[in-house]
Amino acid sequence: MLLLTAALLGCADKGTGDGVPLPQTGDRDTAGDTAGECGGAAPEIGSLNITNGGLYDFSTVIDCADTEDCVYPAANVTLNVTDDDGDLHQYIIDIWFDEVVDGDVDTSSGGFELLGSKGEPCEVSAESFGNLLAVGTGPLPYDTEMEFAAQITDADGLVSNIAVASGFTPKSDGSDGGGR
Ligand SMILES: [Ca+2]
Ligand SMILES: [Ca+2]
Repeated sequence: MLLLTAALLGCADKGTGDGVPLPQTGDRDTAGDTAGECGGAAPEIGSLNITNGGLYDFSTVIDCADTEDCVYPAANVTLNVTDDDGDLHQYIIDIWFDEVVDGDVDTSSGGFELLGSKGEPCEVSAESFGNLLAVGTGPLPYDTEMEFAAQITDADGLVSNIAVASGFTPKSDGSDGGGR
């Protein structure tokens, strides 16, 4: 089992389960019985960016009982998303990755799954979602060019396109990887 370590950035009103892997279930309608209340449009990822998230304290995400601290470098995977019906107020983000930059990432298994919420129902139609993934503990190595794929599911359970982008993970001291 992969150690999944991730945190959501910039969410003023976090939902329960932020950064915690969720069981893969069939029902991804996070709004429950309010299907289609905002209009029924699917979200769309306009761009995906991989940047250096710097050193980050993952103590709210990782079980650090046996370690001195939980500060690790982070890769920041940012999705810029639009959704015509505004129901990104509840969402699930899936992120997969590999180490071969060829424009293709296996999205059939593994990866990170993050649940969150923001804004008012039906009023979140354009949003940037930053996701900090721990580097050096778990599956992501230091200073390595990685390819990421991401998909977002809206409150109604509708899924976006899958966006793919690559970038270097940071070094162990949190500085930029890739010899920059
Ligand atoms: Ca929608
Ligand atoms: Ca690949």
